[in-house]
Amino acid sequence: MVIEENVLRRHDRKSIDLVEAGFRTGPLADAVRDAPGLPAREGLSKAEFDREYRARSRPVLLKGFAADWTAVRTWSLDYLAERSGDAEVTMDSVRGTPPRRVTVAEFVQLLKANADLLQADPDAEPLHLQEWYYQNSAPQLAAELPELDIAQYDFRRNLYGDDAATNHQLWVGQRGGITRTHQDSYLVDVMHVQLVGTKRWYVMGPQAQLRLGADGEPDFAALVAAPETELHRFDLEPGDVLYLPANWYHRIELRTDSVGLGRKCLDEKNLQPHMRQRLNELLALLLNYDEVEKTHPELTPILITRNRAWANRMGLDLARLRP
Ligand SMILES: O=C(O)CCC(=O)C(=O)O
Repeated sequence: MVIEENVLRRHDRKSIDLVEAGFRTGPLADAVRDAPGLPAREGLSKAEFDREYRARSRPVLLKGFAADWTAVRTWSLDYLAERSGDAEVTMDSVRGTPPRRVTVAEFVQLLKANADLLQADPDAEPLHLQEWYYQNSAPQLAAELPELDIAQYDFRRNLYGDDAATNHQLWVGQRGGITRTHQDSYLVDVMHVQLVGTKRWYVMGPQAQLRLGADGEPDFAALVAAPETELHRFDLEPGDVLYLPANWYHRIELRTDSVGLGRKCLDEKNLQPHMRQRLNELLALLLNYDEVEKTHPELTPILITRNRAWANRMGLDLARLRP
């Protein structure tokens, strides 16, 4: 069995908890307090963005890039409940309570009730709706969330067709909510538009390595000392857009109640590793299911659900061998 040596790349709960604990106390927590922000640019043209950041795979914070969007100017949690209250969503709790199916109206109600609880009990759990693929369940919201011109390079359109490529997701959550450290799968770039509230992002470069020391504990001191870790901390405010190239690690803390739009893009230069990762995943599931289920018990059901949804969006009939 191959053990992933970089704890940041592991998907089991224990490793994710270890990394999260590192952000709360110890050398990593100390380092993030002084970590620099990202370069922040205002009024950048698409050509400048492509040349200075995308072509170099360097992250950038585009200040106020979406400030004139209707959603940025007018949205609130109540507005979401009004416009899409009947839509069904899966509400994940950030610290591991089993996910629940609720409507958006119920979610907003629960969130308000939970705000009182959070004030009284610091250990109560903030509510968080992560990765809501709203385009299926609440397509009426799409008109208020225009396409970003700088995101038009998404090559997945050419590969999988429009339906499978337009995977905008809303992230709606309550102050105190956390999205734990992860890299996005399949080499896609993160384009994140902050619509409501403030989110604090902690990011690390793709080469960051967290290894176990001789004592069997993660060596956070070595992680923060290595120049390739490239640790940054910055806040995303309404109207700001973040570009984070493929494989950058990210962790997010909700400083206030927040709504953000995630828009993932595949850069053509990452086509080969993208396809390799997708094929690796599909072939491992198909040809070596028993072993991967043993070595990645937490990932296999997610991957199967994800690939079924993908096939569905592409209009593939899984009962047939040829479309
Ligand atoms: O906003 C969040 O909580 C997480 C966003 C994220 O991880 C992403 O867009 O990839």
